[in-house]
Amino acid sequence: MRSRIAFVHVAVGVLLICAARSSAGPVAPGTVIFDFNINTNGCDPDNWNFFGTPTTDFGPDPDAQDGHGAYHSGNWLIPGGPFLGQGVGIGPFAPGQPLCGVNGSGIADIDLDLSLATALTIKVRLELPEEPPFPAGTAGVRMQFQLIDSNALLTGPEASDTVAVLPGDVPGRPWVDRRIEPGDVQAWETFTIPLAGLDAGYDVDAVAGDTPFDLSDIKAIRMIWRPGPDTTLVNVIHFDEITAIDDPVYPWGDSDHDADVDLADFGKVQECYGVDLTPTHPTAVVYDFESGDQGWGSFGPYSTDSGLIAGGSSGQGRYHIADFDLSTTGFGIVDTSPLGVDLSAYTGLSVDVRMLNVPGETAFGGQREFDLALGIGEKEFIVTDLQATTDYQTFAVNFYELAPQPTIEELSDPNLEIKLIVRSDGKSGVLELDYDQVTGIQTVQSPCLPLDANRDGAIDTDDMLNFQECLLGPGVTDGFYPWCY
Ligand SMILES: [Ca+2]
Ligand SMILES: [Ca+2]
Ligand SMILES: [Ca+2]
Ligand SMILES: [Ca+2]
Repeated sequence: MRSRIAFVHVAVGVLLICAARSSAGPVAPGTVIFDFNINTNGCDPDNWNFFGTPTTDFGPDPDAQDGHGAYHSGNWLIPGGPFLGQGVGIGPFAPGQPLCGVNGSGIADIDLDLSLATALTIKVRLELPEEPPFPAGTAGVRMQFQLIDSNALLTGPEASDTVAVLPGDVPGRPWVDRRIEPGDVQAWETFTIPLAGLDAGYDVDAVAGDTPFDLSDIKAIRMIWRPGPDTTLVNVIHFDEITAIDDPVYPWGDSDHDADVDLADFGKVQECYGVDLTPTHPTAVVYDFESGDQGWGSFGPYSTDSGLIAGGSSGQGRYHIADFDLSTTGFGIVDTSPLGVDLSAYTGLSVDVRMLNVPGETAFGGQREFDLALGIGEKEFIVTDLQATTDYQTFAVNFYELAPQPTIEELSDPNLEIKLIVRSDGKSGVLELDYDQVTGIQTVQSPCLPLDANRDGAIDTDDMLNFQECLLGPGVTDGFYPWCY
């Protein structure tokens, strides 16, 4: 885990315990409840802690998009408990807890009033690293999100620890599985957890109304990740920005969002029955250079010539010649798009590149390599050392491969630019960089995806049964039907 293991050994300073929040009243919608930027010591980020035997490491995550998140790594080869869990309000833990050493950690109660929220969102990234001697892990892990109310703090007959969970299975309803499953794309994803969809149905007292689940006095949050049928080896779960929102939450199956599940929605289920749910990846050429430079420029201390070339990969392209024998200093050469290119509709970018010797000039010596970057002012999101040849090749880069990974907001920043960089290190002679067809790549999920009730990748009989129940159930907005959200 690179330097992360080192966090385990860092001495823990004074723990910054968040003040109880219910005294401040209900959490205002839009509030980030946990951003992991307060308690950033090496042991329990914002008082979160972990459980589960496959654990190999846990701690603050400097690779989060805003520099402060949390992560939990585990290896499913380690025998023992079948899950990786994280939680807050599940402590406090006495000194001697494996990550915190002589210091205690965690807190017993987060004391949150979520009564104004309709849902929580959480950012998650599943990383599947190669960790010698192990090859890269595989995806499929699924998370049950849990809220625990503070009835457990009461004593006597009222003491009842009501846990509400995203249902993984519901007795008698094998077609329900609401667990959260990150894709295997290793990108940050934002998941929404509708509070009306949390199932406290196995708590007899809660259903009977004796000690109903109390959103206004939440004691703890837990997340429990279990492997899917194909999940193996090392999985690293990154998480950040748990946010309370009050966006409308529609019943499951309410495709037209008119707040009820009726025959109009049934048409959509029929339309989606049996369709391929695989995401598609349409592309759109952003710069083809057919009308000229299209605002691109060529710079750098080794630069000797640049402009349009008839021989792009498709019609015209651009070229940039560098003489690495020039007695100058600097990074190399760079080609940049105009400022303000909006890439927020895309999940990646491709560009056709070749690198040539220039006839009559000193032959090029060194690696034919370049960096692809997005830049906002001085900040760079970059993938380095892409290996080119003397023939055009298409280099496709997902934005999650850039370090750091840009946010959606950054992808539409008015100062955003695309950069192709050829560095001078280890290079000599004269090199011509040719490029063309700068193309945005999208990932488009099937609009039918939300109708897959048990998330088994197909819309079939199981999902029809769920629809039928939510259609015919006695008013899904009134009764206790978490599987209808
Ligand atoms: Ca954060
Ligand atoms: Ca409807
Ligand atoms: Ca072209
Ligand atoms: Ca299904």
